[in-house]
Amino acid sequence: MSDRGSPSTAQAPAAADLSPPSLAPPLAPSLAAAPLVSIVIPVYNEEGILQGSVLELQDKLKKFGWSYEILLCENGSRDRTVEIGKQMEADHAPRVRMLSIGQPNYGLAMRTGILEARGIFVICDEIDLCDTEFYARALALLERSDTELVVGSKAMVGSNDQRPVVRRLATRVYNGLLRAVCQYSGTDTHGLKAFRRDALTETARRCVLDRDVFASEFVIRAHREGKKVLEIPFTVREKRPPSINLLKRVPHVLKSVARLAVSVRQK
Ligand SMILES: Nc1nc2c(ncn2[C@@H]2O[C@H](COP(=O)(O)OP(=O)(O)O)[C@@H](O)[C@H]2O)c(=O)[nH]1
Ligand SMILES: [Mg+2]
Repeated sequence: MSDRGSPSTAQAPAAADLSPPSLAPPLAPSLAAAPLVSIVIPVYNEEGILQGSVLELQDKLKKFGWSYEILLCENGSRDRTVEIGKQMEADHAPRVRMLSIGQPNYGLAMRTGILEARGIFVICDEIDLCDTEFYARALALLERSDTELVVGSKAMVGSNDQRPVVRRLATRVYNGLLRAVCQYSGTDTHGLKAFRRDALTETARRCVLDRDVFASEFVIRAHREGKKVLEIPFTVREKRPPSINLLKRVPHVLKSVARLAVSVRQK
C-alpha cells in the first residue's frame, strides 16, 4: 500500500487544545477583505431544520470571534428550502450566502461551494451536524501545523458515531471498497472536512465525479497529490435521520467507485 494513500491520524486533542486558534497576523480578519473561514453546507429539502441550524451555528460561532461566511449550497429542493435560505441570506448577509444550483446533487453542491468560498480556511459541514467543536480542533491543526486538509473520521479510534448500526456498517463497507479499488487506507472520506483554501482549491477543481462520491474523490486525490492530510475522530450526532434511503444510494455509488478508481489515477 503506497504512502500516498495513508493519511496521518490523530487522537482527539486534550480539552486544553480545543480553544480556537489564535488569529495572529496575517490571519486576523481585520486585515483581510475575505473572511477567515468559509463554511460550506450542501442542503436539500431541509425546510425543517435549515433556519434553526443556521441560527444555532451563528450563535456557537460567536465565541470564536472569527470572521466567517456560511455558504448554503442547495440544489433541486422541492420544499421551502430555497425560500428559507434566501430569507436567511437577506437577513444575515454577508455572513450567510445562498447558492442554488439546479438538480439534486450533493457532490456538485459541495464542489461549487468550495470553488465559491473566499475564506482562508474552508470547512465542509452538513446541516444536520454543524459541529463547531470539530471546527475549533481542525483550525487549530491547520494554523499550528503544516497540515493542509483535516478529515473528520466517523470510524477511527476515538470517534463517536451515534448513527444506527446499519449506517455505521455501511461506512465501513464503503471504506473497505475504497481500500480495495483505490488503495486508500484512511478510515472515512465522508466526514466533516477543513482545509486551507489555497492548498486544496485546484484539487476540488480537478474532481470529475459528483453526487455521493465527490467527497471521496476529493480526499483520495488530495492524498495522491501529496497534500498533508490528517484524520481526526469526531462525534456524529445528527439532528434528524437522512432524507435519502441508504439502499437507494447503493447502485450509483457502486458504479461511481469504479470510475473513481480510474479518475484518481489521472491528473
Ligand atoms: N445540495 C444538496 N445537498 C444535499 C443533497 N443530499 C443531501 N444533501 C445535504 O447533505 C447533508 C448530509 O445529508 P444527509 O441526508 O444527512 O445524509 P448523510 O450524509 O448520509 O447523513 C445535509 O446537509 C443535506 O441537506 C443533494 O442532493 N443536494
Ligand atoms: Mg446526516
